[in-house]
Amino acid sequence: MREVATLSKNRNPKALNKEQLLNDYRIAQESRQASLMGRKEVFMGKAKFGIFGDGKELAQLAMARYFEKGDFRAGYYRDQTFMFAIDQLTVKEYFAQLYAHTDVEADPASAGRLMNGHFATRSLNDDGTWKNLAEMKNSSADISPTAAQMPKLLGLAYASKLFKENKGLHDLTEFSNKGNEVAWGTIGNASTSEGMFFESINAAGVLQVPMVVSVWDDGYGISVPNEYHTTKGSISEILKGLQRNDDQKGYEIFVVKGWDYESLDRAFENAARIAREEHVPVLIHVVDVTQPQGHSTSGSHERYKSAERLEWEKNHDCLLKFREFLLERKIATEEQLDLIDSEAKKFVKEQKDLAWKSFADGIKNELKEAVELLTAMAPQSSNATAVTQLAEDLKKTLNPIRKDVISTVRRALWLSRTDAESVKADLRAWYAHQQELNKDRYNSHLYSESIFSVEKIDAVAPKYTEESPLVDGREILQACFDDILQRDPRFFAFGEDVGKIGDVNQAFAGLQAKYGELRVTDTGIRECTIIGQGLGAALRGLRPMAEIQYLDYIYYALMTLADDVASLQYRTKGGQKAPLIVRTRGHRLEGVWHAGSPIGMLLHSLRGMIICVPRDMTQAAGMYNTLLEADEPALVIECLNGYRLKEKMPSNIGQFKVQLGVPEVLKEGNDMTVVTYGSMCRIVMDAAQELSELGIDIEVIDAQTLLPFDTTGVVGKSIQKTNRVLFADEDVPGGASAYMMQQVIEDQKAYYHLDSEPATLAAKAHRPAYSSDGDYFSKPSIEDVVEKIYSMMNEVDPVKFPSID
Ligand SMILES: Cc1ncc(C[n+]2csc(CCOP(=O)(O)OP(=O)(O)O)c2C)c(N)n1
Ligand SMILES: [Mg+2]
Repeated sequence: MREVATLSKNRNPKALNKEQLLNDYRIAQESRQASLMGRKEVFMGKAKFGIFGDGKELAQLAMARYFEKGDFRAGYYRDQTFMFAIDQLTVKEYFAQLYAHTDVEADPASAGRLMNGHFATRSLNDDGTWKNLAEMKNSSADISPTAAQMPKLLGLAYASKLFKENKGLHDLTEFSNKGNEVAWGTIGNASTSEGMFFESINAAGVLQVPMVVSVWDDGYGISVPNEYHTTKGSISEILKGLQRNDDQKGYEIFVVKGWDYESLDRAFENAARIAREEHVPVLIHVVDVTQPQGHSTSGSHERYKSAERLEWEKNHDCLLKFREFLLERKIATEEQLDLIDSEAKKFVKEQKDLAWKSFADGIKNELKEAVELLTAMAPQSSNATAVTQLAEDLKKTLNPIRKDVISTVRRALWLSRTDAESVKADLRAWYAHQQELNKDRYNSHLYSESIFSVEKIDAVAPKYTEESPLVDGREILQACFDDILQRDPRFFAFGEDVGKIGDVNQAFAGLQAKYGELRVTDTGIRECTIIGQGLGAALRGLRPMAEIQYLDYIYYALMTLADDVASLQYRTKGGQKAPLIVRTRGHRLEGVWHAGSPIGMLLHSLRGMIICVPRDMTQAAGMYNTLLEADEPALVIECLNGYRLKEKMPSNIGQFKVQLGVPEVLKEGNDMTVVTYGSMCRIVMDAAQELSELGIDIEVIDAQTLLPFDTTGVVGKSIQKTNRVLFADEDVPGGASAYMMQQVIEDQKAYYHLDSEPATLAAKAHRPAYSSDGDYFSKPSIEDVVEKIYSMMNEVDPVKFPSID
């Protein structure tokens, strides 16, 4: 660890020139005013919640100074000053987000979908194509969970390593200037207690990537002081062992005070140089940071900070210290600084008022239109008095929100239910139009709405010839991955044991030798940051395939997948994308941690991702080919027991594609529709054979993908013929089988065509016991499937199908 004072005294000339200093002072003052006024807006009821960057201004100005085009930030809610300073956030936009303005022009980061302090730049054009990221100052899209920025920060930095060292990427100049970009992370002191912080820090040290992590240390995490968070109370102290030396690679670690302008400048200057030029990760521990307004609008810090601490914070406020510094150095006079202060205050107030007006006017217009329509229809309504009352109450609403308007209109439509259509036609039409607008405002972009959406990619059938060889399933994948590595330089695959041995099932066997370590790569055992590594690289235009060795270990990565990857398009309203492919293997093999099929859990937490459940490796290969043309992130769960089963090698291995969302009918039949997926397809097909000998003819459907699920209604149509349905899988009872049932019975309205109760067949509620017998008594077997279907047919016709129980 180095004291900043001992670092190079070579000044970057732009750092300390007068104009730059006063510009920094102005930004700092504007940012502070935004914090102060933001808090008041919440207390006045104009916004629901506020969390601000006061006390962190100076360090962020220093960071901004060394942040270059093409660089990326992954940070947290205190970073407004930085965003102002790199010109990627205006004060007006800052307030628009505080008010939850749903217009993307007003709040480009989140279109009103996120709380204030969630920053993002827009990487995409409106049609979903990439902007020139190398020419932009970029911020990945923030999320609220503490330390959740860390995994993707690793990936953002890792992308620079790939862009630098893989010459095949050098002409992708819209994404990178040969890996010259630094990924800058920020995190609060308390958040460094999270496991993902340590995992990311370790991984970046191993990988030696250009990552600069700054810890804003104000001594607290909400009310809890450092002694509860960190051994020895200091993150830089406990990370000392990471410090590089002459013999060993590692980190450069700086400790610097959050109110010391010159030292901050020096620290960030050095950090940027070391990271950018040497590709060495840097940790900057910014201590002595204050939080003048306390944690957020949810409470006051007087409850947990001592009088001495509060006094200390007042005296060490970085703005006060910066002012003292400017005066001492005779950069400006008291009067000049006072003028900047008052101008900043005026400017921020104007911008805030403009933001409020723009936000409120939109809703006021909607309110006005609704009141006019209600007033116009009231006299003709059989409920004239009540409708008039609704209009009058609505008119009087103080600081109306959209809900006030829409809920009133809906109630008016209830009241006019017996009125002639002509009385309410205008109101109904207006309401329908608003519903469309609101759908776009609040519900769009869970999945891609761009030209690269998977929905738009058609199937290309696999081709076979007389000579097509029968090979192990893993060889199908190997041929597919070979073709992808050949045709797409942006593609790379990585994970535990993926590199040298080509994954535990050898689908990448020999491919590292052929394409090099940067394309097919081993990683440490660290599922969370494997996903982050892929996420960050995907945000920078690459096409990563991150491998989770077994589906049972995805829990470690689930938080990043659910909170970050899956929500990305939605929370930026199409402003960013991360087309990450997560490859894993699951379903039946052996025992509690190698036979998992927790599909319901994934379906519930990963809306926003594609979930593919191929029954064999040919289907999996076709899905990979499709996904590589799409811009949605996906999870592909291969069948653990399928790598050694024989499949025919298609002659168009690199071209054939599976259309996602379209189930495949594996066997036609008339008595019952059985919907399944993954390894259960073979079990159900074998059961179908047995059932035919018992006089029952089932139709077997492989769902193929669960998100999206049966977009063309294949299952519903099948039920129209068979009038009976069973959903079978290896998840717990009420897991994915219940999801499929809801989709078919409710969404596809199959209920109307059923002659028997719809049924599910799942595994036991516990995890599977070890060994083949453990599997047999835990997961659905051929006998279980046969007996379940037979018993349903027995209920239909006990004479033809006498009980076998
Ligand atoms: C995973 C998670 N747990 C709890 C919270 C609630 N929370 C929000 S901020 C915060 C404290 C963070 O403190 P620190 O990292 O020091 O940042 P500071 O706010 O002090 O800048 C907590 C506990 C959260 N957002 N995420
Ligand atoms: Mg803190």
